[in-house]
Amino acid sequence: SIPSESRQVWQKFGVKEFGGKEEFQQEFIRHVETTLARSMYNCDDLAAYQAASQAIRDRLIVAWNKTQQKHTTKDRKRVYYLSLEFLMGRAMDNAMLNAGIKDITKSGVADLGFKIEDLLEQEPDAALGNGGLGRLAACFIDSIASTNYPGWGYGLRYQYGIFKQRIVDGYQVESPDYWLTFSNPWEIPRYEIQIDIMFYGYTRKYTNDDGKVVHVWEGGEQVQAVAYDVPVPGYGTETTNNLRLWASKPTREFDFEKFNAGDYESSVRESQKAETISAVLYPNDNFYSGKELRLKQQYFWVAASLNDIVRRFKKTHRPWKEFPDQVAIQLNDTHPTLAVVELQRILIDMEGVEWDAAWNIVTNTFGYTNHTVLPEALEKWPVPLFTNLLPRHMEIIYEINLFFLQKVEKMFPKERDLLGRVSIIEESSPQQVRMAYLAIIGSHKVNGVAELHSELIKTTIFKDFVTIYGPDKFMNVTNGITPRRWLHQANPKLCDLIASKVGSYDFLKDLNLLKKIEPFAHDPKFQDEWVTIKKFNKARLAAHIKQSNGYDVNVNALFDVQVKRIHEYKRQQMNIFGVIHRYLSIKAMTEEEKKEATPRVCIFGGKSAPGYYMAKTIIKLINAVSEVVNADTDVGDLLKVFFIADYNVSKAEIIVPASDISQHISTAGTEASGTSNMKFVLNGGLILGTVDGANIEITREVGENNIFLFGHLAESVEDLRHKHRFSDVPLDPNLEKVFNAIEIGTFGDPNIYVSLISSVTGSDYYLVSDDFQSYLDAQKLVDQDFKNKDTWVSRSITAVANMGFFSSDRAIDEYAESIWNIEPIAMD
Ligand code: 4GP
Repeated sequence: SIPSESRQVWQKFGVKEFGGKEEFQQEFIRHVETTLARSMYNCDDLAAYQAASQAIRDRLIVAWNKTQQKHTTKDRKRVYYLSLEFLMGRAMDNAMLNAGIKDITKSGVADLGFKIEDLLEQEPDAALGNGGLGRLAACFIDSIASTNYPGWGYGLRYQYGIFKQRIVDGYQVESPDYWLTFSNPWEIPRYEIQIDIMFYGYTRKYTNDDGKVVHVWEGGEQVQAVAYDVPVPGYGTETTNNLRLWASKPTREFDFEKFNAGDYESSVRESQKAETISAVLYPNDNFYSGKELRLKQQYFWVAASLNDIVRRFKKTHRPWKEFPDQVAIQLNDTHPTLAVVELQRILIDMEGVEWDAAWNIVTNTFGYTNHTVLPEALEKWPVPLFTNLLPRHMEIIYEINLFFLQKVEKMFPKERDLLGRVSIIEESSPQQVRMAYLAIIGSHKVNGVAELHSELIKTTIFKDFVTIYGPDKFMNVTNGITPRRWLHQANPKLCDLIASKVGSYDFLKDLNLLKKIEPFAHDPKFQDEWVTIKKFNKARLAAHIKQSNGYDVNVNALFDVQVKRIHEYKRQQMNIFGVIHRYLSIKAMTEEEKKEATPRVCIFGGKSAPGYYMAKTIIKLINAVSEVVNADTDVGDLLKVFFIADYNVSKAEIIVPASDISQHISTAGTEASGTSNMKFVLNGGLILGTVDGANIEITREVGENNIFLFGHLAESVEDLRHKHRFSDVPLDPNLEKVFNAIEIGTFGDPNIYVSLISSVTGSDYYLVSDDFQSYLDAQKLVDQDFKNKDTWVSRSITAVANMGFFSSDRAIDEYAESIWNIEPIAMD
């Protein structure tokens, strides 16, 4: 321990958080001159961003150290959120807001000749995720910190996040996102935390002196996991949690055999291979692709995280059976399911715990969240690939399966088919490991992410498991979003206006306080201010469109937005077919009719998985329509169509506050929840949507009058699909006109769209034709209602007032209470 004289020196010079503007400036200049080795004479916006972020980082680290010390001394149960994706976006604005130093920093840099907005623009997005699942993880760790729960995120430190998208000749072109070019001030490399991870090799067993059978796994390849910590500051609290991201490095063991044999180059190459494990994020959303490197990523990350968690637990010297009283681990989808097997392996092979006792610990530790019912997204690993990479884990999975199937057989002796249906091993050729089944069997709770979705998993993909375990193991936690980023940061003006009525900014912590603005829904002055802010936000987006797409946009037009990953189930194709229908209608209008029409700006954005042909065709069609429509002088302001390239978190922060209508139009039963639907409504936009995912609960909260719903319900989808398969269902006549226009070349070479059209005229799996008329009817209603400014604005205000439920703080409280069994730790 530290001698008391030394302790005094430590305390005297211990780093304090800067309090006022001048202290911030002092820190800023110190970082410019020392950390960056620049000066007043060559400090550009990039350097100023780096210096400001270093100053803010120092402050975060002080709070982070304090929090971690506090949590360690309190010694209470923690949650670990395991997610292969954290779609964080930019950190600086959020850090300033959460730490309560936005004003100091803003005026601090202004005195030094910089605009804070310009500095914020310098930061690259941390785009370590694909879409909804990754952004949810980012909102969740913000909420875990903001609600003072002790919790860590564990993920991978990809060198390349989701690819950058450019549009070339109407097509998506991908380029790598090397986001770490200028080093990342928001991470703390922890070179002292290095964990050896093994792959391949073989297993062997022997009987030890006590007569016990011991399993060993040895002889494999080793790589090292190095930790990078990202402080996660809570809003309005000193609590600053940790997001630990692992990077793969070669082990220090150098292959001297090869070296001595004179093969230096190949031993270097072997070393380099280690680093590729954490190099890239797989760019698929709602889609599984069975690549060996992906399984390697999963094991690498899971093994490093569990090693870390177990090490922390062992320091408390508690008996193993208390592990679940100290540790809750949430599996964000099936990607981290190997953690179930790895913990069992650690307990039985390395810690000498008996199988049953170990399995009891495991199942009480884990919870599993499912994010999709789409069959193409469910992970299954071929047994041969799995056995080769993780031989000991495969043995343990067989054991887990055996005990599980024995139990099922005892419970349902007559149901022979059931065993095959619920087995972790699918009897295909080759056999496959069904990761979702392993996750269910290894967890004490399984949840879906919105009410309908949580019902659907019980009645469809996991039905047999409800029979086996009973309904209580399965529950719902409806997703949420953080109001810090999605209201304050994205829409500061609306936030200020709301605060003027609520009387404080407390709604950023307790979103139900938004209710207080409802009485002003018809107040003309409040309405005016509301409209002015929407216009401001639309102008901000218009400026972006001008810069990226080169067109002037009429900010009085209705802004109609669909931004999300491009996927057939999300039905951007239906939207663009609707736009074509609108275009054809405008072309057929008289001048009188044109005067009555509502001008629209249709905005699309989103990435397609690089190998997803149909999604790429949809992007091409949107751009082809955009080119024709925007250049057509008959149409003028009545219709403009834009595809905004490279949709990401920071673009969402500009796009979301500018919408009048946003579209969430998935085939009923396919979108588990959606979270951007919540973001749009929270920012005063109304939804045009299907009865799917969280749209349903949004409707319940904001009232049926404040949302535009259409389309078939989830319960009729199966029947409709059946009809398409077994009889000739006539194509919707309006859709037929749209297809004719495409086929005669109105939007360029029609050959490009043959397969897209036949996906609808054929089996129409996503029911585009079935829902098309009802979609057009809903659009018509939107056009009419938008003309009545007073009711439109009051609907917008009422909707916002009732969005409290969709704060991710509420979601986290539900997880904490019903799955994790953890309590907040106050910081003072
Ligand atoms: C997404 C779902 O598609 C979306 O509905 C949901 O809001 C989000 O998870 C968060 O729960 N799923 C995925 C995926 O991104 O890859 O399964």
